[in-house]
Amino acid sequence: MARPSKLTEAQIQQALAELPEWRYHDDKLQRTFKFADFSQAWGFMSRVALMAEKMDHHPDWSNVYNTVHVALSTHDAGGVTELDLQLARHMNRFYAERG
Ligand code: H2B
Repeated sequence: MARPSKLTEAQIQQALAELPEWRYHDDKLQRTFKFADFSQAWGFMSRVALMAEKMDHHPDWSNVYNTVHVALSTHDAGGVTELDLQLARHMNRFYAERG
C-alpha cells in the first residue's frame, strides 16, 4: 500500500481546526487524555491498539495511571501525514465513547 506523504504545516493547522484538543508540536500531533482511572485508560488503549494494527499505523504514547499522552507522526515520512489525522480522529471517537 502506498504510504501518504508528509503534510505541510499549513495543511496540518487547517486539519487541527477540526481537532481542537490536539497540538502540533515537535513535528508531531500531541494530545493528553485523562480518564477516571487506570482501567478506563487501558480500555481506551486497547481499542486504539486494535485500530492501530488494522491501519498498520502506531502511536507513540505513554501511560501513567489515568493519563495517556499521545504523539502521532509517520516515522516513514518524517512527519505528520493523513494517517496521523485518521488515527487522531479514531482516538477522539474512542475517548468520547469511554466509560
Ligand atoms: N507507525 C507509524 N506511526 N509510523 C510509521 O512509519 C509506521 C508505523 N510504519 N507502523 C509501519 C508500522 C511500518 O513499519 C510497517 C512495516 O508497515
